[in-house]
Amino acid sequence: MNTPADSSASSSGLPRLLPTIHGPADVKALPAAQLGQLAQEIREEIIAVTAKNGGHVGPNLGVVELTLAMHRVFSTPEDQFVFDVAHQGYVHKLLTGRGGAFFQGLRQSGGASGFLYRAESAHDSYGAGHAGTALSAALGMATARDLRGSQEHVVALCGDAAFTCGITLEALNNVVSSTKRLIVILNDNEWSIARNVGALSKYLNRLSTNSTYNKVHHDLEKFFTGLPGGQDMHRMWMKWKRETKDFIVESSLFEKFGLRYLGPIDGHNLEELVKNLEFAKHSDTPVILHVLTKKGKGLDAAVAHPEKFHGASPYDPATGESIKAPGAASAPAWQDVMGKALVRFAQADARIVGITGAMPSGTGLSHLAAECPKQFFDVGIAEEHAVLFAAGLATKGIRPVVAIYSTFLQRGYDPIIHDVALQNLPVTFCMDRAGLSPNDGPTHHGLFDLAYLRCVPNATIMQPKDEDELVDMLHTSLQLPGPGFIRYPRGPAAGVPVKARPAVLPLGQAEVLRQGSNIMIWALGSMIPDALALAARLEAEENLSVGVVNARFVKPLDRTLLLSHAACIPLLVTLEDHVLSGGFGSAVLEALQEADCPAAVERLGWPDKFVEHGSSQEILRAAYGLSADDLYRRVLARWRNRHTAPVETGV
Ligand SMILES: Cc1ncc(C[n+]2csc(CCOP(=O)(O)OP(=O)(O)O)c2C)c(N)n1
Repeated sequence: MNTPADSSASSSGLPRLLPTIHGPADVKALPAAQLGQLAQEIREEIIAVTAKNGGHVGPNLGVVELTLAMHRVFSTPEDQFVFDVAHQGYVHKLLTGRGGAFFQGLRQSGGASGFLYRAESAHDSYGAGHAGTALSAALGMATARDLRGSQEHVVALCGDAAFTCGITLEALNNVVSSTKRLIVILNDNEWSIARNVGALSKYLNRLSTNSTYNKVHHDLEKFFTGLPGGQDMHRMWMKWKRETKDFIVESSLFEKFGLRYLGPIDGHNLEELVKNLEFAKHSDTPVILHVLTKKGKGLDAAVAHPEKFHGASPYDPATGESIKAPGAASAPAWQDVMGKALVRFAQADARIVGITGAMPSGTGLSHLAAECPKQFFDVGIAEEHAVLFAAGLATKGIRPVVAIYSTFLQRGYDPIIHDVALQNLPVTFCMDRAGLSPNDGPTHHGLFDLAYLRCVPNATIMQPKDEDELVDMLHTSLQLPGPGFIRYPRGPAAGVPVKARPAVLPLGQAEVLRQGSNIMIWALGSMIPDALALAARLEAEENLSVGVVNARFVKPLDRTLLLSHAACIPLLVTLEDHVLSGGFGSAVLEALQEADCPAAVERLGWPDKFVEHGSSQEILRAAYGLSADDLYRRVLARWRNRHTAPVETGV
């Protein structure tokens, strides 16, 4: 079914419809009989583009008919769609004037973003990349509409896993007290990234398969809406049902929150979808449509492997096999090194457990799930709960390791301070994807964790230069009396062997990798190879003596070594894959200032801006003055002007 993205005939041999769709008006104008062909072409396009660029294959293939139906019934940009996570927005992009070369550049520099952004299109009424925000934001938009007295429809599209987020439930609790007009679509495919977890997902499963409940509700809904004044009668029936405590017919959970429940609806049946959306459009109470979809529909490999094809790297659509970029590193991914090391530690010490927020494979905890299932917890998309749960475990002598991407740990910030750090509880945080996440863009870059953690008392913060040091850091953190944070980037580790017995690292001790007398580069973790290359080039081309320090600890910082360098080396350089504001370089400046040490320091890192998505690290670094040549030029310029005051080096 994989047709070249720009071919003029569809796989059915008919002229392609997709190139004629320039906006929602074209979707509405299409005869209903042609919608099936359009759905097929959309699937072909998504498969062709994601096979080349990678992306969220399964979630988008699952919502083709649903998104088509939304655009048949509603009119964006006047009506507002709010997509939860917004990883399932490809179909919406294709229907709102973002097809062709722009879509074929998905997740690449200058091409469509993998998520939705208000800046990308007027049809994106709300941007996202993190889960669980849609219902609250949609409720805010609906309430604003009511306050302004306008009439547009607000539709929130939430996956079943969004309901594992506390925020979604907080929003649900507020719907009826905020508005009478809100349409919530629950896209239930039974999967988060891995299979969905928790009591609510079991409940949804029961709801969608309880035939007695569904039949009674369908029949009654049909009966009431067929009568004159049926809406009012239906409302009275719902109220009576709530007040009699479901004595005769059980209400769905959503009805208890005051929403009208419609469903379950076959999410691949366009006619049924359109009919139900039309009904919801005219409802005078908030409505939830429970839509059942198949994740990955249209690509056999994606249906067979929903977890792999949730967010896939480039693949062969015929076999589903991943395609490795030529020359790609063969070293293990950082998360797998961490996950396998954790298995070793957990097997040796039953107090050690791992916690993930719905990302067992992304964080490497799938290894622990397979080897030590009793010591593994997937709490769903519930980062705040994950941190609190770990805090509770730690009060009872358990040694929890919370593995969460740097960007998603932002959700767990209050309990990090209020629960873990304030009580000095020994919880280890493994912050994956710390640093740039190029194809994903600003919602996923892990560029803020040092800034938000450095200010937290009792925190120990580390970043390893290679996988052997990562295992040492995990081992070290598991011995700490309080919280330990380890950050490491996306992608392959350095490719060094991991020793059999890990070492406990001396706290706050950096490592000199290369001596130098003119310039000393203090580099953090993933930036060490860049620092070593920079030092070698400055030495070869400028005859400068340049050293490199592997900082290892951001907190506590190795002040003794730093002050000794500041005393005798004319220029210090800091290098980090993090924003400059509040990052590692800031820690160095603070330490020097506290010691009254007037050293020249050049800080190199990301500027005070949200960095867009891009094709690669290299392209984005070049765009922000951080390419290898830029680093060389900037350090050399500063060396030549080293007697002037330090300058802010962000672009
Ligand atoms: C706060 C947060 N945690 C974790 C993630 C990673 N994540 C992206 S999509 C997803 C699962 C979404 O599942 P669901 O909402 O059911 O949508 P589906 O992909 O099944 O359509 C997760 C866990 C995220 N985006 N945001």
